[in-house]
Amino acid sequence: MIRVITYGTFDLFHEGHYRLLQRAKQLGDYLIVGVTTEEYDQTRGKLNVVDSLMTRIENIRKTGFADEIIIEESQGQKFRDIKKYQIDIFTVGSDWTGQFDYLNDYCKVVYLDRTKNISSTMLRAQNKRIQRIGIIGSGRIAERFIPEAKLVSGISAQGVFNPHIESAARFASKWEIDYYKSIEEFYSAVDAVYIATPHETHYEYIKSALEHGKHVLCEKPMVLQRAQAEELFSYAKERKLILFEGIKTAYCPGFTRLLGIACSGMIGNIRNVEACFTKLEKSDTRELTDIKYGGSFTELGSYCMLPIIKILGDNFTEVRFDTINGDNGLDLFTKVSFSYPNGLGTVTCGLGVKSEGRLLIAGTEGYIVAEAPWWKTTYFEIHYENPNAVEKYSERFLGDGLRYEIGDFLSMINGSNKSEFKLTRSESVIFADVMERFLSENRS
Ligand code: C2G
Repeated sequence: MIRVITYGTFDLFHEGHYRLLQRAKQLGDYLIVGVTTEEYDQTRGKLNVVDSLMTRIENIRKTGFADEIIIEESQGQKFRDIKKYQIDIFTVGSDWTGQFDYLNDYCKVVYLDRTKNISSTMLRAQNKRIQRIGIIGSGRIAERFIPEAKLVSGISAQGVFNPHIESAARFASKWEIDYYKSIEEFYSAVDAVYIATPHETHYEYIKSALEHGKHVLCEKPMVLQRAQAEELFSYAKERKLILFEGIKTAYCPGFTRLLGIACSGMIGNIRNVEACFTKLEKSDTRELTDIKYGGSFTELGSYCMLPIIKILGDNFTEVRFDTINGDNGLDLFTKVSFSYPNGLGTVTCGLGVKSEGRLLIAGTEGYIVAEAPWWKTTYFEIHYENPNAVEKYSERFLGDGLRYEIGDFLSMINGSNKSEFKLTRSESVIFADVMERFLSENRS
């Protein structure tokens, strides 16, 4: 008798899960299915799980494929289960290929092809709230999206579009998703899009996605002109669609907590916010060769403006740009100074100069400091006049952190406005406004 085991969350049970269990059962004679608990999903960073453990177990039971259903509660349990249940084959979908090879010492490991298409007919029939997300662009940023999206329940990465079809095809085959020859075909297969293309193409893609009735999550900087941001937000609102600027820092739990503390009055009235982010890039990258839209500020400025605008607001009276430009005119290092009636904000960013990445928020009674990588905040401190009175805060930040913004995007689509405060439309409009002023000064 061949004994097979598989594990999963099996939330919002769909045909991908069904087909996986069906083929798992065919691998042997006796199938054990491990279902993750809510607590385990939280520790492994799976977000937005909707169905209760009981519902998820019931859905698996109903398929008739499982001979036994067990609960998966912790990391390391798989190895113990394999011994305990005398397992011959461990199987899981091919989206996990390679990640369970360590179990090969104890049993055979089989990765079954993941189901590429979650069909709309099935979703409608089951009244499911799974958003099929399509990616526009297949470069470095898009690469990071799929493994993170996998950890947000209720999103299924469906396909990719890139006018360079070979690039889309390569990406699609790597991530086992579809690619499309035309954008119309792409739009008809998805419910929402993630835009990860060069900055200057965002506006047209966002507009066309909204015209096709799709929700949009767009990489930062969303657009480079104030009027474009205003137009797109009002168009999205009119069409009752979500348009979301993807500045991942805004959605990560540590940063949200830091802002909450900063705004609570614990350090008095805030008078100065300094945010520095530098990242050395090779001279042949898009960031340092795109003469019109490359450079440090367009690349990193969104992260640094975020805490300044969120804390000090949009009523700055003056904004000044100081740059060190390379031979091709692109800014290798930029400082942006915001003056407020009662405060100052300073952005420092660089692609060609390395500095200490730090976020410092100074108030009338103390200051908050978060060291690099503060844009993925996991730790920060509050200091007061008394040097011994330091308060320390730690917060979870899992993986690349994109999952938090994807999770919030999904919640907004599903009608929960809980996360809207994390990055408001008017804040995104201000970022576009400052980018526009910068480009008109720096590139003329
Ligand atoms: N699956 C699939 N096709 C899809 C979606 C999922 O074949 N379109 C497979 C997954 O590869 C997995 C199973 O269905 O084998 C359950 O998927 P999830 O509920 O997303 O669970 P997962 O997070 O993959 O957990 O310990 C848990 C395991 O590591 C897997």
